[in-house]
Amino acid sequence: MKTALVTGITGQDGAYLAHLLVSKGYKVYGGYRRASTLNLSGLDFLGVRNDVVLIELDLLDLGSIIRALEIAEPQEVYNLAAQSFVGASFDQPIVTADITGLGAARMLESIRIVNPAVRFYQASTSEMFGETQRTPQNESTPFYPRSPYAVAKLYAHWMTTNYREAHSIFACSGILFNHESPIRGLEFVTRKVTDGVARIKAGLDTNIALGDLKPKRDWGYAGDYVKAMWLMLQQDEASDYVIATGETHTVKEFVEAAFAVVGLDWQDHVTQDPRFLRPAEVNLLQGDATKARLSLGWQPEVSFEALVELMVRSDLERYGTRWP
Ligand code: NAP
Ligand code: F7E
Repeated sequence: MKTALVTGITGQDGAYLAHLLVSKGYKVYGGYRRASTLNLSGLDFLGVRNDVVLIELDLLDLGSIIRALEIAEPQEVYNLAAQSFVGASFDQPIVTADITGLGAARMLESIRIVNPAVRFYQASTSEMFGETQRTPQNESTPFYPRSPYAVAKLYAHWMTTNYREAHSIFACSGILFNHESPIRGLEFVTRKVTDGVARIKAGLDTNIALGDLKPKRDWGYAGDYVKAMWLMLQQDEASDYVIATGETHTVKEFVEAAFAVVGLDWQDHVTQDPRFLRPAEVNLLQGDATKARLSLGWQPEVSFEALVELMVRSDLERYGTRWP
């Protein structure tokens, strides 16, 4: 039986990856940071709460990382923990750098100290492409980060490469484009919209206030994307991979599609609020996952339309709204 340590177990990807690893027979340790209330709703949603051994691990605290590695003795470590909200990173750039950037360095250094044979996955991001220099973006597209979050992730990305090259650690970065699900955090635009649609349908709200509707994103399904993370750590050699659908849509198209699921016109319910505009925006992301398809045999299964519908239906159900 293999053992994996997953940081960020309370997040969207932590839950989906735990579900996948448990289904493959892994013993899964899930790293969480101490909080007054521990939120395990993602693990509950996927029915794996009791299959994961929870372990305290704060990316700000090197000692807690070393202890977690010593207790879990994993063969594979997936570093999914981060301050992952781009908008918040403009208000909290230092803590974002500390958690999202230096946190990955603490993980890598702890692995070097405790057991350099551990295989390591780093959650890199399409946000590193930022002000995109080419479209679609692949592993050789130049980076141009546009937020403190993306700058921190770029540091973590290069540290992962450096530990691979300098210390021969099997360290991979998955450059994942946006991926969503019914347990996506409510502050991200997709879930904000699908939750908003369900609230409107349930009569709890009339409007959703949004920022810029023009940016384009390559949105996929989290359940598909965690499979790619696992595949990366099963290869003979460590490498970096872009994971994306290859399709891009504006925020407006997502909004339109979400309202269409319940037969409403989005223009009757969406207002614009400058509070949700960003000081610097990423306007166009579209990934080219050819390398992952050819080397990992990975490809996405859930389409954009199916994803929107899946998320809206899940939120309708949460509010107890019946819809044909
Ligand atoms: P998420 O839902 O925001 O989850 C982030 C996780 O990190 C949460 O479990 C959070 O715990 C944890 N965390 C935050 N600060 C921590 C700290 N100091 N120590 C330990 N844990 C901490 O993010 P996600 O969508 O699952 O994404 C997973 C990873 O992939 C993130 O690194 C994200 O930046 C990256 N990524 C995401 C996407 C995407 O589209 N979803 C795309 C590319 C890359 P709390 O519950 O305590 O806050
Ligand atoms: O924004 C626009 C916003 O916050 C998407 C993270 O998982 O994916 C995510 O980052 C777009 C942006 O995701 C609102 O300006 C308009 O253009 O859902 P988001 P993100 O910034 O793309 C990447 C790959 C990650 O790595 C990150 O961790 O939607 N937008 N109006 C809005 N966004 C939000 N959140 N709220 C609005 O009201």
